[in-house]
Amino acid sequence: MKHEIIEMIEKYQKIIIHRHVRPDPDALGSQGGLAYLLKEHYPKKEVYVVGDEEPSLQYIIEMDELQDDIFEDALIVICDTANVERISDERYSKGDKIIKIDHHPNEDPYGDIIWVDTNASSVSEMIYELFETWNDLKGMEMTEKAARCLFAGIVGDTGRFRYPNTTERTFQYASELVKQPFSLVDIYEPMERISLNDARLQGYILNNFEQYENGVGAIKLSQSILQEYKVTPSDASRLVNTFANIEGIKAWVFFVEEPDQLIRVRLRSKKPIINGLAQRFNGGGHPLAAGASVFSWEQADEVLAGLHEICREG
Ligand SMILES: [Mn+2]
Repeated sequence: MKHEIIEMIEKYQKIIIHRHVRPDPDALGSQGGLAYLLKEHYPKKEVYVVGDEEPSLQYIIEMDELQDDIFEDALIVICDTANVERISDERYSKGDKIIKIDHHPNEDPYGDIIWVDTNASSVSEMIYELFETWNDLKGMEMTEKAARCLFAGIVGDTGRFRYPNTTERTFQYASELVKQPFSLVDIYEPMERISLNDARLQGYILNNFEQYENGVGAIKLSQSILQEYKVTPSDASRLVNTFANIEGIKAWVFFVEEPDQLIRVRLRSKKPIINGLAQRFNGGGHPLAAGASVFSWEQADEVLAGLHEICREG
């Protein structure tokens, strides 16, 4: 598969690299890492990165702004994106051929070449592996900029090498990447930084969440609270793990009210399976991390009751 990808990329003069909407460090890191490797090794090719900008992550890489006609006869590479609905910049469909590189389950097998490795911690790790093959075949060189992107992506998706997706090869590749002279602090510091408003809201959450004897934790964030703390629903949602590490917590639910009556539900768990509950309320997700939507606080209480039931059993 890696050989096919390399062959295909060599054939094209123009390569445009995409990733998923609302990017995280791995989406941008794999996208940027591949782009920098190609730019350095094939200086005559045109290599572009596209997608929505996330201001807090622009330190990893910034996007190119492209005219529509540039997509014609380009090779499209899409990183870290399980399904077509999540591809950022729909002009990918104007391209000539598509390569999918991903580590999520291959539920939507789009593309002319598909490389999916669900054992990889991150797509950034996969791009490192692709680089190794490339290096064996053609003597490709790692660069500081590429290494910095890939390292940021690995750190992002492994929670700084703490999540169970971290493997021996993750450390092995990371140790190769840090041979480049980029600064680790310049990657960690912006990744950990939070705004003062978010920090104050964290204080509110810690003071006001409910913890029950069965291991359930819950917080309800209404529009009036979000306005008081001057945060958006998506800012608030990022704080979903605020009380995760408190003793006794087994599973928790985070309710965030949107301006239009909708209440977003985020369910997280350390062990009890919670995605079935999410499915009952217009949602779904992974066994230990799922989301749903409800339309009243009464319905929110039904979700909470469901979580109590699950935790009583598990
Ligand atoms: Mn990823």
